[in-house]
Amino acid sequence: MNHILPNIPNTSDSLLAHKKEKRKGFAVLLDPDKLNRNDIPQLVEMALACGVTYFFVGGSLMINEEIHQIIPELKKVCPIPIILFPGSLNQIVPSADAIFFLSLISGRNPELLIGNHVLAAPLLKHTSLEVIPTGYILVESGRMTTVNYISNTLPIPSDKTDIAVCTAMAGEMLGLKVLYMDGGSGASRIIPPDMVQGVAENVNIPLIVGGGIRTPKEAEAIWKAGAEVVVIGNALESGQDFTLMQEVGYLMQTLNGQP
Ligand code: 1GP
Repeated sequence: MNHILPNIPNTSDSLLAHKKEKRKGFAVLLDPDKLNRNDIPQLVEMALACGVTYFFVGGSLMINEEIHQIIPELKKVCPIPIILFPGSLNQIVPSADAIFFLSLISGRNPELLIGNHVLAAPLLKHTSLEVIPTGYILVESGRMTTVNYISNTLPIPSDKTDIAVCTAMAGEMLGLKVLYMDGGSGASRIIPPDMVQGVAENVNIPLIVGGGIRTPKEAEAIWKAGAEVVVIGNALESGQDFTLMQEVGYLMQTLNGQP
């Protein structure tokens, strides 16, 4: 692959532009534990052909240290933003473009509201990573996900749209720049679109939604409910499921009025 790699734009600005321009984005979540380094060039090429907008990298439980090898490899060939989605402090990799500085605002675990941030701040200060203050909102999704277990927090019940809306509004008022509503990786069902809609209608910051999205129809429902960015991880993890990536990418381009 011979891309001349452009400078990566500021990701917060890019996310905000989605909101202002009503333009949808598609993020692929990569789990470094499951990604083979040799597959990276092919994966990037395919993702670009499908119109993928962002790569998110990370997870709530990481068994090995592969992330520190994966990101530099990705960076060599990837012209779209690589954003860390860290489950812990050891997932700070300076060669990525940006990091979601996640406050788990649906939970009441002080370590995930401020404790880890204090520990991470001096580490981040010495990198050129763009730090994106992000309100992370977990929603109950049919079963206990890894993130629910590891974070030791209760997700918002999926029929309590009012709690999700008030949580999102509070996050925006606290100055967070982005909201990420997540059913958790491998969720049994997607976050109800009417909950996504309730949140989208009540905040002015970009909304990212993921967890359990396995079909173009589900991605479409989330986008149409008002999310700016849809995230898919598990359903693409076989490394082979390029049909889904193509279909979701095509759908996004259609929603964006592109040919
Ligand atoms: C998980 O939102 C992401 O944090 C993606 O979830 O792996 O279920 O697609 P899936």
